[in-house]
Amino acid sequence: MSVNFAHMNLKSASRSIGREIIRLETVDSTNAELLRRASAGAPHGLALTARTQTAGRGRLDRKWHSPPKSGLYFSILLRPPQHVQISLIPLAAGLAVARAVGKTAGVEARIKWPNDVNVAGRKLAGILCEAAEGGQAMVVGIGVNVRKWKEPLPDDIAARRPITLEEAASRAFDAGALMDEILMEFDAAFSRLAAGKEAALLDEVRAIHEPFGKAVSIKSGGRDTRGIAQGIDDSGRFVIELDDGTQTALVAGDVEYVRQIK
Ligand code: BT5
Repeated sequence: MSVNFAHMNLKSASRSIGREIIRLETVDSTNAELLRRASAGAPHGLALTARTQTAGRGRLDRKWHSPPKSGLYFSILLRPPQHVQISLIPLAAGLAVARAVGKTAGVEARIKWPNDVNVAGRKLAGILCEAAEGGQAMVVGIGVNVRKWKEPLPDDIAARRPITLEEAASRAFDAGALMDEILMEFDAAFSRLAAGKEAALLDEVRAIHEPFGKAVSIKSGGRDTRGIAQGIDDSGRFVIELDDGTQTALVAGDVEYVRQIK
């Protein structure tokens, strides 16, 4: 059975995100549970975490491997003011995760558009943003690999060589402390979006993104587009230069760095 309790963290009294955190033992998906609570009227800034997810999800019906005592799995409910540029929220979340990882673990983490956080080119964290209430609300889900996996990973995930924080920093970490730090950083990033400071936020995202100027292949909507990564535009789209020298901007997709483009 799940243990369900909400608490108010005194340190967090002045911020709007993560003031209240619901902690569950187990859940299908923290995103799914928070979406359900959103439709029951849960407030902006509510966070929900679970020790394990039985149906943790990634984008496009993919799964997020969520065994107990390994990862940090949590979601945040946003009810953003109308002027907030929703397309920048996943990048703001990536920035928050990368910064929090730097602060708590001293590890250099990089954003990989649109929703990954990598260490040494390997996936440490994934972000899944899902809209609710006709776009009036959004759930931001964050999964971070914290401790070494006790059981072998499923083959398809192992083949991608994800990394844990413990492996990256060669020491143990408290997932709760990491979550507090991410919530604080995300609160700061979201406040900047709400204050119209998108340009400064985007500059910080670009500064810690995986390198631009390299050959990439982007799978998006069943199409594979190859080119040279140019950067992220002001709407949060990934810009690449195609073989013919023209540029194109993608709204969504899976980026892979490749050795050569032809
Ligand atoms: C993501 O999707 O990276 C978004 C993951 C979001 C997970 C959080 S956990 C809390 C919240 N509640 C949820 O139900 N979800 C969110 P995507 O880019 O589609 O990546 C998914 C792919 O990453 C899978 O198909 C696997 O190949 C790989 N993968 C699965 N689990 C992984 C893990 N723990 N670490 C690294 N890679 C993983």
